[in-house]
Amino acid sequence: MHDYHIALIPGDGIGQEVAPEGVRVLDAVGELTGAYRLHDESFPWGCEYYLARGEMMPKEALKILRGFDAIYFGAVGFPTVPDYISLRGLRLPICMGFEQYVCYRPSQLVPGVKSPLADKKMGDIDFIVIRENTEGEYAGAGGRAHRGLPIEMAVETSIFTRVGVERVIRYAFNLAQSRPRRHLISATKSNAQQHSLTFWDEIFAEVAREYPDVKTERVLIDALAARFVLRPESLDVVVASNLFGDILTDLGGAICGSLGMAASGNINPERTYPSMFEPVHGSAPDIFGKGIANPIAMIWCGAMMLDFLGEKQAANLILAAIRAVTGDGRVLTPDLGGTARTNQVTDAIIHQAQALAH
Ligand code: GGG
Repeated sequence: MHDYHIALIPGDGIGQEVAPEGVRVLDAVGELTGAYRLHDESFPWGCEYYLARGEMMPKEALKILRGFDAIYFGAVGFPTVPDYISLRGLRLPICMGFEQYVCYRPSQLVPGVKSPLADKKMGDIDFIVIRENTEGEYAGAGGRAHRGLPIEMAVETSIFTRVGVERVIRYAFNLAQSRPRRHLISATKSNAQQHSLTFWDEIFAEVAREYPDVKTERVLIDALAARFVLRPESLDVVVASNLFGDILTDLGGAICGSLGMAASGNINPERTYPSMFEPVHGSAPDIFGKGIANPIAMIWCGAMMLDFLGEKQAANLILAAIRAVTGDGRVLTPDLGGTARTNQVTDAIIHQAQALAH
C-alpha cells in the first residue's frame, strides 16, 4: 500500500465541479485495489482568490506545492478576471516553475462516443500530442508602448531555446519509439517563421538521427490542422510548440466527441518537481453551476496521474471503467448527447470499476 500526497487545485468554474468527482474515483479505486491511499489537500487558488487578495495564488505557492507527489488541477479562468492575468497567475507559473516541459495530451475515440467526423469509429483516432510547455509563444517576452496614441504598439516575442526544444523533441521520440507504429510528426511553420521554427526544424532533424527506427514527418501547422480532420487515423505522436500544441489539442478533443473527454498531463520527466494533471478543457462559465459538466476528462487525468506514480493497474482499471460507461451509453452528460448529471457519470464509473475489479 502506497501513500500519495496530492495537491488539489480545483481552480475556476467547472474545475470546482469536476475536481471532487475525480478525487471520488481515485479514492474508490484506491480502496478497491488496496494499492494506494490518497491524501489530498485542497487549495482555493484561482479567480475568486484573486478578487479577494490580488493574486491568483500566494507568493510561496511553489514552495508549498514542491512537497507533494503530484498536483491535480481543474481549470483556470473566469470572466471576472482578464484571462492573461488568471492564466499567467496560476497555471503557467506552475508549469514553468516546475519544468513541466512536456504537456502530454492523448486523443482517443472511445466506445459509444460519436466523433463529429463521418464514419470514424473506435480505434480510428488514437494519437498523442506532445506540447512544449515552458517557452515558445508563451514565454511572455514583450511589451506595449505609446498607449492611447496613434503610434501605440505591442510586441510579443516567442522564445525557443536549444535546451527547451531539444528536451521536448527527445521525449516525443522516446514516446514514438515505444509505440507500435513508431511515427512522429513535427508541427512547424518554418516557411513563415524563418528564425524560430527553422531552429525547431534543425533540432528535430538532429535528434531524429538518433532514432533511425522512428518514421518522421515535418508538417506545416495549417496542413496538419486539416489532416487532424481529414485523416486522423494517420496520426501517432505529434510534437508541437506551446501554442500550436494548445490549438491542436482542442481540435483533438473535438474530433473525439467532446472537449469534456480530453485529458492532459504537465510532466516533469526528471521528477525533480511534482507533475500536474488537468483536463484540456477550461472553466466553461456557460455551464458552470448547472451540474452537467462532463467529469470524464478529469477522471482520465486521475488515471494518468496514477500511471505516472507507478500505479498502472489502478490506472488501467479507471480507463476500462470509463470505456464501459461510454460504451454502455446510458449515463452520459449533455456534451455527449446524454442527460446525466456530473455526479451520475462519476457514480457509473465507480460502479463499473467495482464490477471490473471483481
Ligand atoms: N484545464 C485547462 C485550463 O484551465 N485551461 C485554461 C486556459 O485558458 N488555458 C490556455 C492554455 O493553457 O494555453
